[in-house]
Amino acid sequence: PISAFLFDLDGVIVDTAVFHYQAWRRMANELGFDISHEFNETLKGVSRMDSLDLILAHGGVTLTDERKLELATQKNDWYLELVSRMTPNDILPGVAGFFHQLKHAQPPLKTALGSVSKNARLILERIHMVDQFDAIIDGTKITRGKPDPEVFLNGAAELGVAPADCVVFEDAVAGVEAAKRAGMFAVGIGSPDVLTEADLVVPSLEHLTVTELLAAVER
Ligand code: B16
Ligand code: MG
Repeated sequence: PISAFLFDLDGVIVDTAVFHYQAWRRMANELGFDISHEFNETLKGVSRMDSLDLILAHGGVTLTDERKLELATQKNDWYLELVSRMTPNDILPGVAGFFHQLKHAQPPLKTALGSVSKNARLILERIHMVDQFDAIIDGTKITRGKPDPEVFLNGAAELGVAPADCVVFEDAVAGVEAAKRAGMFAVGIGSPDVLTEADLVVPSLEHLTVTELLAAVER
């Protein structure tokens, strides 16, 4: 039976993608090129250094590893400036209600965060959600970003739950792929045209109840 829910952070709990985009764009502009909103989609769920490599390739820029580290640090400083202004008001619609339901589920459900972000815990602190999770797997605990399943397999292991008994909530193509490779049920948050590999897709957690979801998994 399903006994754990694993949540992605960016795009599921909060919309930090807009902050990542602003900070990466500022960096790209300083290097003399721009990145589009569409291009930003391809960075979702991708680790910081892998994102930087994709952006530099996109702009046709080649740099030394030392310079790349400098730029990644600069981008993260700009990003953290934006994150520091976050409050519980930044929690996405439907999240609070969904957590309220799952805390009352019978048999009980365990929860984990599965994010590749090194800033995930800080963000959870800003939005007062640290204590909502039985386990927090973030970028400091993994070596491979999504679509590698490591982040979700670690989450299941830390909770002591079999991967087949986990449901993952993901907004990114790479994240859905990671969930499927981990052998888990994947709920896509977004558009079915984009999240084609998900087992079920809803526009946001506002459009899903825990009871409905558990019934859908059993089918
Ligand atoms: P950081 P998630 C991911 O978070 C973001 O989607 C991705 O855009 C970002 O590059 C990555 O975290 C690393 O973040 O620079 O804060 O370590 O979707 O896995 O929650
Ligand atoms: Mg995400």
